[in-house]
Amino acid sequence: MTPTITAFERSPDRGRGLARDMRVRWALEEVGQPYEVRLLSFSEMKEPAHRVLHPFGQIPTYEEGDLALFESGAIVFHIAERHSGLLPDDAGARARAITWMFAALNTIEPPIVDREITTREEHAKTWYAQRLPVLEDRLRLRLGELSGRLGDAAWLDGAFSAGDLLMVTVLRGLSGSGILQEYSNLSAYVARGEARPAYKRAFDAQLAVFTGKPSNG
Ligand code: GTB
Repeated sequence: MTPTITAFERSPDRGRGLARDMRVRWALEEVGQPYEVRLLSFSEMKEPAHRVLHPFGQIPTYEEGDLALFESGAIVFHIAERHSGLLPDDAGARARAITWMFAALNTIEPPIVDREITTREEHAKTWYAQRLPVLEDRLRLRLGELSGRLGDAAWLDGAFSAGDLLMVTVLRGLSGSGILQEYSNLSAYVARGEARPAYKRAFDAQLAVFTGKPSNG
């Protein structure tokens, strides 16, 4: 059965692939699962019909027959469990890959989102100049630790996994900040993810929504 996901009708990122549907599209492309997309306006996201699928009135969601899921991490995990290619077969390696999925969403993403929200919504506050360095120091602490662990490796734990897929999409949230460039191995890691054919197909598909031009994928 072909799953349907939801995405922004008009993404505020102007097609830069920073919205959370990107990670779901990428996972589906990695495993070769075709999918359909239902585009939603901001007001449609808050309608009861969408809140049945997503209690917080957001994108992305995932529908497959009777199954309806929300939370991009849970959706990627579901895709990775149902198809081969995103989680290793070996039980220990699989558990470690899942650990990296949680690390991406629970340890690395929060300081990135905190900084992003503060720069976007709180720059006019009197305390902004004091607050931003505090948030950026916290973020740099985690990025330094992640950079140290990755070292010269291509991926976080052996072969590319759903842990890398989520970590790359999370780190892309730093696009335009200049902070990722302070860590050359993390920049190269993100570039390696972006070079994957499945990533490119997913990126082109979400960009096509913004430009209105069909993607080549
Ligand atoms: N924890 C949830 C998940 O991972 O699925 C978070 C979902 C979420 O934040 N969805 C956002 C949304 O629906 C879109 S992705 N927002 C509408 C609303 O809350 O009303 C977050 C996002 C939005 C825009 C940019 N951007 O423009 O760069 C980047 C990321």
